[in-house]
Amino acid sequence: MKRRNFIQRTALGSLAVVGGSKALAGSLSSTEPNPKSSMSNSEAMPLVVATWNVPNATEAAYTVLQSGGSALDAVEQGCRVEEANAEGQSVGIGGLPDREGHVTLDACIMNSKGDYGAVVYLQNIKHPISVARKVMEETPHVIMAGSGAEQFAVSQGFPRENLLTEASKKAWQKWLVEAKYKPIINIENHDTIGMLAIDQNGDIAGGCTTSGLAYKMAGRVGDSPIIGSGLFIDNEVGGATATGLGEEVLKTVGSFLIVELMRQGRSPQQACEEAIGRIVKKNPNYKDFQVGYIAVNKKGEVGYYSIHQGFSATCYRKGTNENFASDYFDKS
Ligand code: SD4
Repeated sequence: MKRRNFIQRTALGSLAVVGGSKALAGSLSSTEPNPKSSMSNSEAMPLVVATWNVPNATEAAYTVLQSGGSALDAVEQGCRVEEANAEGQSVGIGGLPDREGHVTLDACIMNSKGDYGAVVYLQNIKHPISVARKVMEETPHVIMAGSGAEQFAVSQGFPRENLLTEASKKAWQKWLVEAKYKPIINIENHDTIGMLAIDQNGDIAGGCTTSGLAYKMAGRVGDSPIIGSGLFIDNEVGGATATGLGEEVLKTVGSFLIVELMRQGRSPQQACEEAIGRIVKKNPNYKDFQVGYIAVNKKGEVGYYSIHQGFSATCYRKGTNENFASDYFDKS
C-alpha cells in the first residue's frame, strides 16, 4: 500500500504520521474550532473526502482532480480502488456475503448536475460504481437491480468474476456455525466507501459503494445506493454520504437531510451532528449500531460525525492526505 503523504490527525489537530490503518480516537466537541473549517474557498479546492481510512482511494481521486479532471471522474476512480481491494471485506471483491453465501453489491454515483445512477443487489461484477455511472449515462433509468443490472453490466463490457474470496468464504462458514443473525457493522475501520469531491471548477460529485451488511438476508438492500440516504449532492449547497446501519440512514433520509440543513445555514459539521441526533433520538438501542456521516459544503468546509467512537474520514487537499478521527455522540 502506498502511504506517502498520509498523515493521521485527531479531530483536535495533533498530527502523527502512521503506517497502519486504524484511526485515532477523536475528541473534538462541536464547540471547538474545526481546523478544516477556516480554509477559504481557493485554499480548499480541489478536495476529496471519504468515509474511513482509505488513503489509496483518496489519493486516486485527488490525482484525477489535480490533473484538472472532474469531481465525477475522481469519485469513480477513488471508489474503484477499494472495490478492487480483495482484503477489504465490505466493498467490491472480497465483500462478506449474505446468509446464503452470495456477495451482493450496492453502489450509486451523483454528479454536479443532479444526475444519479445506482445498482442494487448486483452480483459477479467487481466495479458497481462504474456500472452505476453507466446506468446514469447510458440508460433512461436511475436504478437497476439484480440480474438485470448484471446483464446490463456485461452488455457494457464488464467481466463476470467470482467475488467471494477464500477469507470471506471462511468467515461466512464460521458465521453459519455460530448461526446468529445479527447485523455486523464494523465501527472501527475500513467499511462502506462514501466519497465526495470538489473539482477545480468548484463542482461537487459523490459516490458510495458497499457489499452491505455482512450476512444480511438474501435480497436486502441498504442505504448506500439510495439517493438521499447513502448519498446526496446539490451543487448549489454541498454533498453528504453515509456509512453504518443502512436501515437507520434510510428511515431518516440522512444525506438529503444533511444537505438541506446546510442549505438552511448549518455548517457541514453541525448538519452531520443533527442527522446523527435524529437517529439517536428515535432509537433507545443506539448503542447496538453505528452510523457515520461526512459532508462538504460549497466553500470546501468538511464535517463528519458518528454515533460511536471509531469512525474516521480521509481528506486529501492541498497536497496532503489526512485521516481525521471523527467526534461521536456516545461518550458514556
Ligand atoms: C448498508 N450502509 O448496507 C451500508 C453498510 C455500511 O458500514 O455502511 N457499513 O447498510
